[in-house]
Amino acid sequence: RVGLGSGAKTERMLGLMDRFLKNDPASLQKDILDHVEYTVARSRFSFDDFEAYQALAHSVRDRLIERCHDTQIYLKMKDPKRIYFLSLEYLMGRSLSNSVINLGVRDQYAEALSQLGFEFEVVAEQEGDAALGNGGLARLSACQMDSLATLDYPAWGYGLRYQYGLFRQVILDGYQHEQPDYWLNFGNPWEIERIHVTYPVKFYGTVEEVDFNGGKQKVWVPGETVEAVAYDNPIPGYGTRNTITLRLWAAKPSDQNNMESYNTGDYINAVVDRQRAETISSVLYPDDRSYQGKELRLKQQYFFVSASLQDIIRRYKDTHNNFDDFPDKVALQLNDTQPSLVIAELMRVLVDEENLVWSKAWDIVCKVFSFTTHTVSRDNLEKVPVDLLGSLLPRHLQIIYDINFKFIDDLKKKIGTDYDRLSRMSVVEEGAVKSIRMANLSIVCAHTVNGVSRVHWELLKTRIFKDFYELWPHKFHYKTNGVTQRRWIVVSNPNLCSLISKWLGTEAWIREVDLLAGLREHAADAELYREWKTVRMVNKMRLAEYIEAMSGIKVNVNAMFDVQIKRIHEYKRQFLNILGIIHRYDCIKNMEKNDRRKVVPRVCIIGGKAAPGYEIAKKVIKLCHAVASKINNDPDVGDLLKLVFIPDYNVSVAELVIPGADLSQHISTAGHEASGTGIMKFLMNGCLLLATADGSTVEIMEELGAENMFLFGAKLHEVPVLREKGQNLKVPLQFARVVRMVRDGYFGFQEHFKSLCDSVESGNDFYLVGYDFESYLEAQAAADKAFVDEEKWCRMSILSTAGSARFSSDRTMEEYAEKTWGIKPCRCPF
Ligand code: B1N
Repeated sequence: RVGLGSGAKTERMLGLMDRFLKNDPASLQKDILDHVEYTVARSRFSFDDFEAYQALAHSVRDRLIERCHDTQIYLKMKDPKRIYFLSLEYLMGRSLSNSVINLGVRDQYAEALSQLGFEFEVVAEQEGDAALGNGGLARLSACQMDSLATLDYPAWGYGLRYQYGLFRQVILDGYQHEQPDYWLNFGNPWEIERIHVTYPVKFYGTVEEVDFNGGKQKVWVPGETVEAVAYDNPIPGYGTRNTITLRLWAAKPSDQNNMESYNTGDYINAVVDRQRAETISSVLYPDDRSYQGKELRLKQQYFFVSASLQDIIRRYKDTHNNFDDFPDKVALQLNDTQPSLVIAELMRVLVDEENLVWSKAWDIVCKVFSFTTHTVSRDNLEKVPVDLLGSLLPRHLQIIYDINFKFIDDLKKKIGTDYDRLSRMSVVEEGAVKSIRMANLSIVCAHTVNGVSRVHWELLKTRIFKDFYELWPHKFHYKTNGVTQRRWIVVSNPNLCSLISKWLGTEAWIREVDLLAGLREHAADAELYREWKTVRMVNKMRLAEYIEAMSGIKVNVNAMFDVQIKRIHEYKRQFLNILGIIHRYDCIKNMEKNDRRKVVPRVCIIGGKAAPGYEIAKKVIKLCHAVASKINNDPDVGDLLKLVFIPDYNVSVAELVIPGADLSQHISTAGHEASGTGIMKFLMNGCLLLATADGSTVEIMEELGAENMFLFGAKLHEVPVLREKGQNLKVPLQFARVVRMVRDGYFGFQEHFKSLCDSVESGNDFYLVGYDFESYLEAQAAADKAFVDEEKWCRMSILSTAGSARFSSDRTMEEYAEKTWGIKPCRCPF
């Protein structure tokens, strides 16, 4: 193996390295045909769209691999501080369009394909989504990876390579059914299997004390070993050669197990047993934020952090022979608490394996971790039962106890014997089920705790982590979430992308997103209005076609497209939306025929998955279908109102729906959405927002001005007061009326919807659906009024896109890099 050194040889190698693969359409065409013939193994004279996709993907993959190698060679030479992003979930969606755009070869590929008789868009449609995550948190990780690559940061992502991604949602009779997403069925050209990058991960067993250096040392004697194999997913930056890696781990049987069973002759059972190891990375848990204390989930968490840490330490040791510089070279980012076992694991490695004294190890640990929390309520924080942890990872449990012992000891010196507070802050929760509070562990050892919006930060300080904030105010910060304009404008809305570039006179905004604000200068230009409206109409037509193909419902493209797409949760209040639709329907029904002409036509679009065990959320989906079948088949209503449920909402559906939306709804009860990132995608695409003052919406409002969106609902500080009132809380008559319609079986399924109706009944209405109903209807009326004034609407739409720069993940990642991780860009010059 030859490596880079200095001098003439290096010069020569650098010269050789200069772009092995050519990107002109003729070379690309040859490349695609080669892959058809030799990789896909179809005849180059006869292949279909899917095979064209496979060949194209492999051709792109070659280019990604080249850039990955170059980036790593360069980083190895420079050895900068790296950021390691640990997340149990990533929602990458499709990769083809994103990759060719970031590589700057989309048009060349499109031309090469068209000469072969294929259309790029059609070929790109063949790809399935990589859905290794649930919702906002997972898509955020994906957006941030794109930004880290584009901004040339020396970053790695680590996660799990689930064989089954998030379930596919199938609707039968209006009810959600879950089908497994065996996404690897057709192969995955976007990953590189690294059969040589494997690490043993151990579980169970006992802890023993052995003599060491005249004292005692604890040693973990594990009971089971599983092998972690690396699968690398290249993440290309835009406008740079830098291509970083998302390394996902798959579980494989280890050769260190079961030797005895072989010897006893039970060969078949021994093999079957070995194979069970693979279940660790087999399936993504489909519920966000309900923690069930399942062993498999804990195994997944430890499996992924143990393998990642071994990999990180191995890389560090390539260039260092002690741990003194570890905090200057390594930043470890915990994406929520799911990876937080890595804290105990790093302590274990440093103390038990590297023989550092505890204080020295702790010193290092306290310098490398930063923690981002995405949670808004103490009740939702992750807890791991001590019994479970103790049996799976006995040594880690001891280490956590030791960390907590020292922490509580110090704390007593500071706050005395306020036992209530001590017990609230303890990493160990004593209760019916003794458990470890993963958030407390993370806060104790992280140097920085970030929230995901300013409002979220306020909640962290005043409610969720109040005790910790008072102890360590310097640790608490926020970095408002952002989304990548590459995926959410350039890939998903190419017409808007060209229009923006035309009016700004540059494509530079794709990397320097602040330039988007330049659109404000043209916000009164009639010519821009005309072009803007045309682009939006084309997107609506595309969406209308999709709706018709999928549901058979023909929608009027001149109607306002009103969209709410996100996971179904009580706090997100899809129920409020549906009750509002029922109200609108009821009004139309009760109108004189002549008056109906004044109604602003709407197409209401709802989409989202409910966690399989979340009964109320599933009922919301059923209600949506029940109401839709009534409204959509009522001749009195016609084109004035349609309700469409889009099944199996995922990243690629979002790419289609968001550019076609006129209005989008983000209507969580104030104080329940930590940030919200869907709203930012709509904003970038010039969709107007109907929203509560929750999460990142508050900052969006500051950026746009309240007059450019439709705000409603109880404010953050009012919510607890309103809840106090319970049954005495006034709800409007219209609300009682629409709930009664559902209750009385107007839409059928009376019995089924009972518990749903009960959940918003006076005294029981935790999410304040009834209280907010009136102001919700007012905001909807304001939206209707604005929609009729086409110029006003168009100006608001342009101002939305112009005001979206602050909500780019590029800005978020720069803030993290400078303020939390202490890393600098490192741009590959090859
Ligand atoms: O994270 C997003 C935020 O924009 C949303 O407001 C927030 O709800 C979301 C356990 C979660 N919080 N917690 C989760 C997901 C999976 C899981 O297993 C918790 N997701 C959020 C990005 O900051």
